[in-house]
Amino acid sequence: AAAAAGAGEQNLFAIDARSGHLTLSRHLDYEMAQRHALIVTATDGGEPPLSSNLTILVEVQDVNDNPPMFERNEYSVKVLESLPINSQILQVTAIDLDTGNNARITYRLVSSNSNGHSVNSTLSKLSTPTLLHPSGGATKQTLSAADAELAQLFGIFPNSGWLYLRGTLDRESRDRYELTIMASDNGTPAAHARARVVIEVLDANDNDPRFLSAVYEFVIEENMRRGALVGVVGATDLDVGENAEIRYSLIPTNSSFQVNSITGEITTREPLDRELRAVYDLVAEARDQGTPYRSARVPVKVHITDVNDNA
Ligand SMILES: [Ca+2]
Ligand SMILES: [Ca+2]
Ligand SMILES: [Ca+2]
Ligand SMILES: [Ca+2]
Repeated sequence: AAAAAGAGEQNLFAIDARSGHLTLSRHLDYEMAQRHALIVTATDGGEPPLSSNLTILVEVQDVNDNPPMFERNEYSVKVLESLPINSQILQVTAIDLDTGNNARITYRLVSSNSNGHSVNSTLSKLSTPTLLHPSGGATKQTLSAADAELAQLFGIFPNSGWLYLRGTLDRESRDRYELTIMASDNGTPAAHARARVVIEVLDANDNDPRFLSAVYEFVIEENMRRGALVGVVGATDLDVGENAEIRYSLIPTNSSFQVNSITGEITTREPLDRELRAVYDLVAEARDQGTPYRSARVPVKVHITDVNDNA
């Protein structure tokens, strides 16, 4: 007769008392215990019985029964549009409860709506004309334009999980991206996990204000009271917030005219006399409130027209 015993192992192993066959009664789990020590006792049927003990060490080998797990399902990060190429943006991390290759994780960017092909590794295929041609027998391997854009802008270091910038961002053309990152262990077969990364592109002051007209010409009668409206200049700015908040001024400050810094309305500061001066050449400036600011200037010509005051 045989019996097996070990600290806490009774439920895992069973031994046939007659044949001595050692069997598993439950699944082993490498993640719970990597080795088990069993003591097998053989007892004869004599009177009194004599017995002998044997110690058996069972070493459990890892199988890839744990997929990688990202620390979170979704990451979000804000990136300034002026961030230089190759800058690191965000590090994602997945853990894997296995060991060795079964836990060695490789990260890559994948198409969010596909079977997981890597957007970066298939990027090179874009140079093949047939894949770009819509009727050229496009296969499932063809990258969508959206994937191609992502692949050109973002990359990930496969071992560290650092997401980095491969191209130049432009908030004015796109201010939000959603990436899908796949973490794969190196088991056979490999197991995978996905996480989403939402990238919000923040504005940098990279656009000058632009006047709506290349030159302004206004006409006003002479002798108008102080504060009479001459005309309105206006400028736009493609940025947002302070980077697009415009203030107007006249360059240099003028004793006959002033501009409302907010509205761009040009008004007189004094009654004007055509006989003294018939045309004023002014320069208006539009300046955004970014740091540093950007500005634009425009010529403003004001014609003073006659009213018959010298009759
Ligand atoms: Ca694994
Ligand atoms: Ca395992
Ligand atoms: Ca901008
Ligand atoms: Ca601006």
